[in-house]
Amino acid sequence: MNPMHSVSGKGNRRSFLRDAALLGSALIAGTGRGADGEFQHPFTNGSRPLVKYPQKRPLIRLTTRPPQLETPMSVFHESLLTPNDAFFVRYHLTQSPPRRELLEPDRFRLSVAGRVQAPMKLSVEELKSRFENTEVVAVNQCAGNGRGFFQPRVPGGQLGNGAMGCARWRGVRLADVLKASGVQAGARQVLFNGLDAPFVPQTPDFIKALEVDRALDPELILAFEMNGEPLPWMNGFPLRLVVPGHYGTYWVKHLNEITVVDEDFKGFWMTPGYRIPDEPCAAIEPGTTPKRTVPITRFNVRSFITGLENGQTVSANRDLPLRGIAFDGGAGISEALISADNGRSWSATLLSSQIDRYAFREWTTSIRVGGPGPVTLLVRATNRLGESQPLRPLWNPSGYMRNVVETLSLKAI
Ligand SMILES: Nc1nc2c(c(=O)[nH]1)N[C@H]1C(S)=C(S)[C@@H](COP(=O)(O)O)O[C@H]1N2
Ligand SMILES: [Mo]
Repeated sequence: MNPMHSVSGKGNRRSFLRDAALLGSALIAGTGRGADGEFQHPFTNGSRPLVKYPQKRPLIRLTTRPPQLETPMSVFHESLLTPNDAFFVRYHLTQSPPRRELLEPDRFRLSVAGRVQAPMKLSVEELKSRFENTEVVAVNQCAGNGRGFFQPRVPGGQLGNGAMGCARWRGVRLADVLKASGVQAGARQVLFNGLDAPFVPQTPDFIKALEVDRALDPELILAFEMNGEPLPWMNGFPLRLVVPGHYGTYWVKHLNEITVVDEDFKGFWMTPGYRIPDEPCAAIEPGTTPKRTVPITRFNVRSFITGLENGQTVSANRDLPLRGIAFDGGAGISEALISADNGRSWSATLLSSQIDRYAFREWTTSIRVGGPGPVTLLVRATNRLGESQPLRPLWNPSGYMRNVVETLSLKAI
C-alpha cells in the first residue's frame, strides 16, 4: 500500500458546481440523489443507500437532513490516507453544509475575539501568508463510530465503523493565531463556531469549547487543505479545526468564530452533548445512568481487518494474506495481534512504518486457513502506553468510543 498514492477527489470545478446545485435541490426536496446501490451493516435495521454527494463518490448514507455519510471499509484497504471523495461526513444542524456563497474567499472571514488584546478578522489568504504553514497526518473519527453495534442499543445515529478517516491536514497553528491576538490573563476557554446554523432558533448552534491550555497546544491546526487540496465543501471548506487524537466533535468545520472566554462554556454540544461517564474506559453497567460525566477527549485504541467483508468466502487449506489498520489517540501503536481461534491464541503481525503517531498504522500478516467451515478472525492492537482493546464490548448510554476487538466471520470452502 502506498500512502502517497493520489488521494484527491476527481471532481473539477464545473462538476462541483453542478453537484452543488443538485445538493441544493436535494436538500430542499428532503431527498438525496437516486441511490447508487445498497449497503448492509451487520446489525438490525442496518440497510443504507449508497448515495453520491458533491465532490464525493457514492457513500453509505445515514441521514439526508443534515447529510451524514460513512466510508466503506474497503476504502481503508486502498490507501492509508482516505481520499477526499471518500471521507465521511457528519453534521448536526439541518442547514448543512452552509451555502457555498457564504464560504467564498471574498465573503469568508475568521474572527478572533473575546478576551484577547487585539481582536482580528482574517481571510484564509491572510491566515496562510501571516502564519507559518504546517501539516499533520491524523485520523478524524466520530465519537459515535460503531454506535449501531451497541447492545443494548442506544439512541443516536446507527453508524457502522465508517465514521473515521485519515488525511494529511495542512494549515496554520491555532496557538500562533491566539498568541498574535494576545489571550488575556484569566481566560479559561476558547470557543469554536462554524457557519452552519440551526434551521429553527430553538436548536442550539454547534459550538465547541477547549480549555485555554489545550487550545495553545502547537499540535492544533486551523486547516485549509486536506490531502493537498482545499477542504471539500462537506468536510469544512474553507477552514476547520484539527485536534489530532481527539474525537471529531472538536474538529469544527467552516470555522468562522473563535471566542476566548473567562468562564466554562455551558452550550448544549458541551453539556449534555458529547459527554462520557467519568469511569475507567468511559464504561458503565449496560442500561444504567452515569453518576458523573466529563467531556469526551481522546481516541482509545482501535484496529480493523480491511480487505475482507463479513460473510466472504475464502479458500480452505491455504495461506490467507491479511492486512488492516490500527490507531489510537496519539501515543502510537506498538503491536497488532491476530487470532483465528476466538482469542485462545494470538500471533504477531508486521507493523509498517509510522507516517505520523496520529495516522492510521498499517499491519500485515497471513494465516493458515484449515478445512472447509466457518473462520472467525480477531484483531487486537496495543499502544505505547500498554492500552489495548477489550474482548467484550463496553457500554455507555451515548454509544461513544466503541473499541471492542472486532470480529470478522468468513467461510472457508
Ligand atoms: N460546523 C460543524 N463542524 C462539525 C460538526 C458540525 O455538525 N458542524 N460535527 C463535528 C463532528 S461530531 C464530527 S465527527 C466531525 C466530522 O468531520 P467530517 O464531516 O469532516 O468527517 O465534524 C465536526 N465538526
Ligand atoms: Mo461526531
